[in-house]
Amino acid sequence: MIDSTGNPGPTRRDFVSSAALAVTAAGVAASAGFPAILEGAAPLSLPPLPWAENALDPVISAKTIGYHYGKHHRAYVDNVNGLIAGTPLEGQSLEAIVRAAASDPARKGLFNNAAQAWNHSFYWNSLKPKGGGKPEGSLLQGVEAAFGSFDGFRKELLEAGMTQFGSGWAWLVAEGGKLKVVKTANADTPLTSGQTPLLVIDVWEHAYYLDYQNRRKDYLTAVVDGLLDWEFAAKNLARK
Ligand code: MN3
Repeated sequence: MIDSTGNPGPTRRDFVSSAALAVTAAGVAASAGFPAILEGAAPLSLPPLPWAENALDPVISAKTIGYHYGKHHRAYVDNVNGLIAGTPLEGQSLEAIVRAAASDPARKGLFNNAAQAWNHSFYWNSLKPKGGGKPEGSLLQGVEAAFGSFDGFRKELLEAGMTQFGSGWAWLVAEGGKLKVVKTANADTPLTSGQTPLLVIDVWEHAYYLDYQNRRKDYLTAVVDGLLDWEFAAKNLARK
């Protein structure tokens, strides 16, 4: 959904003003094993980017990061804080909120905003300047076991990103001791499917349209070859 300001995600019905919500440095208690940056306490805070806004240029421009992080991601966090205020979910970690909302059809609006907030934190951490290339050690072995070769993995990830119709995400996950490439629509996340996310690429148009217009494959290829942070993936695999 795109509103008149170009912001996707929250519908007018879901929108809650964040003006009264002070965003503070969260007192963080890591709960389920993901980095502290993905956790939080009430009110949830917009986690800082792991690099400067222009650090991914020219693959992703500072202008794209400025809108994507500063407007889109911030709106999801603000909306979650508005939606959980005064409910038992206030003070829970973002991951716990995602899981709770996923199991309750009446909380679809909260799920969409919370999962988008979580997915975006995971996305920023999946990228780094001068990333890409191949993983090392047991992660490379896992990739080769699952996909035949690193090139086989690369092809499958690009295909997942290209064939996700409309908005969504392309992921590398671990499930049952095996690595898999999966794609999810809109805000959906492997967190609620019993899978351990290792890396993700945002394929919503807002992730690439300013830099690549409709050329999603060019964006995907540039991200896979130049930005993926395999050290982040290895950390996620080790802590599952
Ligand atoms: Mn996005």
